[in-house]
Amino acid sequence: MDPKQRSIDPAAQQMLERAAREELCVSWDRFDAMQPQCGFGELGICCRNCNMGPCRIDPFGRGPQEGVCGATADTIVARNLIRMIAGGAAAHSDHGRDVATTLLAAVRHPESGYKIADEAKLQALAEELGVETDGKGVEQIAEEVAEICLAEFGQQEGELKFAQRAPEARKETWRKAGIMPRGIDREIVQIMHQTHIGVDGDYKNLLLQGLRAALGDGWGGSMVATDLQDVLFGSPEPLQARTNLGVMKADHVNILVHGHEPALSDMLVEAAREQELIDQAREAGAAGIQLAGLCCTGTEILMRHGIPSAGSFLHQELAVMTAAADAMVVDVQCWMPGLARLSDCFHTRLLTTSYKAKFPGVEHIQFEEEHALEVARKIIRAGIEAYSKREPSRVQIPQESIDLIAGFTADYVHTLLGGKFRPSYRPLNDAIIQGRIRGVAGVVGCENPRHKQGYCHVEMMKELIKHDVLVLATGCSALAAAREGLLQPETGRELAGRGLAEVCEAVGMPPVLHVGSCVDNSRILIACCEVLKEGGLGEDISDLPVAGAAPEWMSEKAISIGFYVVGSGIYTVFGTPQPVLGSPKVNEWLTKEMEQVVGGCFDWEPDPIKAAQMMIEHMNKKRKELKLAPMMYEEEVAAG
Ligand code: NFS
Repeated sequence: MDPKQRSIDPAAQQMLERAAREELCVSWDRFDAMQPQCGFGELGICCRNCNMGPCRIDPFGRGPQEGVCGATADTIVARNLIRMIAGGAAAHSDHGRDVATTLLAAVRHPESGYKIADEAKLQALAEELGVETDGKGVEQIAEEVAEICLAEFGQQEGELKFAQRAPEARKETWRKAGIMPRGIDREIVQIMHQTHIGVDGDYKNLLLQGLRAALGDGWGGSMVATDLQDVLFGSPEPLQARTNLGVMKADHVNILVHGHEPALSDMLVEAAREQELIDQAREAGAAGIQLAGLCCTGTEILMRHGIPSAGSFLHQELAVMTAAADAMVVDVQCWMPGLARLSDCFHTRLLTTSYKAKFPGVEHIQFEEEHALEVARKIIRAGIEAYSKREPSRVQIPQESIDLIAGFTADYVHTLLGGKFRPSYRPLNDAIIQGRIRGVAGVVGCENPRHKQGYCHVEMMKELIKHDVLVLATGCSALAAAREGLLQPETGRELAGRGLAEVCEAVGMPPVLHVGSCVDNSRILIACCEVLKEGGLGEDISDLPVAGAAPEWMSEKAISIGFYVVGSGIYTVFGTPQPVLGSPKVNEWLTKEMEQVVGGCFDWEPDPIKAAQMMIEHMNKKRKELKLAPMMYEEEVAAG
């Protein structure tokens, strides 16, 4: 297939040409080979939950309409969907748990090399969580905070502490619907129980439990991950960095760090700067060590240390194909098993590091928090060794790389918009109230060979900012935006509507703000809370002119995120539908009826422009309900 049909990124296109030329197989090829994909799976009507099956429902009504146990399409679809939520929520939450244990390791094992980078955030968190801080040292406070956070996972009754950050009206909604999360793990386990053969057959009841577990992710696991990462590795502040495959250097040892958890990647940043290792790289004939990230773990070090990002999810195989990736180290989530075979075609040393994520034949260096720095050094040395096996004649690094600004957080918005002397959300609220900014959209999530890489993200964002919608982006979506220059104040502003451009110009920010990795979608929830606290835009998140989108989603995490965002009252559009179309009732509930329960619902729309217009429509409706002023320059937009 024409590489231009597979990605909008010229760097990716070059590597895809190489793949075709050298007959190397990448995810796009495997996707094509998989066609036509299983229609039962797509509709969500295949059940493998017991050994009387597998069962499948005939979507045309000519064959079986019930599984062997009597489960209907509604039951099967709802069960399958919430099991996906369980998978996604578990991934985010286990990540959060790991950060909490890393914080414990940091204070209990000084030899680990970790330090507490943001004491002010730790103090604030301690106060919020009711930790007595008088007369205690930082280590002791950190230990107690980490323990309280860990207890959120195993809590059996009551309400999550972090969920208390939600506005009162929101919490009442959750209590009334019976979806206030009790403990992060408990809600995930309950999904697994509830979807077991012969337990719950009520699709609405199943979907409510899906919401509850997802809320435990967004207002629990992910939020713990974000907050404790800030404490441990530092709260991001806007900084300039670069992204795309061109950040790799032909004359350097290139170490690519891929996955999600900053515990290892942050330590690699430190190790890569050690003179001894740099000297070793030079002895091996390289000019130095170039560390670059992929996916979310890359984003974590990009926004905290300005380490360049080689790319997003679909770039991982392409990075190996430059023949200049000496080591690719992965922790957990979103690394493709296909990397194993591909890296065998090159000199790349693929290294797994988590006891949770291994692959037959792939070299494993076990990461242990207590010896984090030592492990990081070992990985860098592996990269240096591999460098000497590199075949320079095969090296082909695309030139493309681009500047971006990253590192906006909910906390930082106070400073950004309010200035040094008056940190506040007031200017943002005022801009929305006066009709300079129409609303705020979170455009997040993955890439998927089902779509032309980056196309839906970028077109959606352009349409939104053109209509004065401030866009917050995370994860792979933010990297797609970066590759198009949308994270640069000047380029972005040219594409923004007049009202939004004026605000961006006044504060020197791009119209698309990079707010972090996927667990940092929790920052978007907090930003919504701050806007409400500032006043003038309603009482609940569902009152706000905001919307969410995951235009190229693929992972179970994306479904969990979608559910906690909608569960928080935010209308959200997914590109391709979730696998629910096999049950018209489940579909109806998700896309309409759910709004009565939580004040938000889903829509599915593959066309990014249409999807953006649906989000804009929604914001207009909310603006009207809030009786806000008409948009300041509406006629200009209408005139195009
Ligand atoms: Ni999010 Fe980050 Fe990317 Fe999708 Fe994967 S990297 S956690 S799941 S693919 S956005």
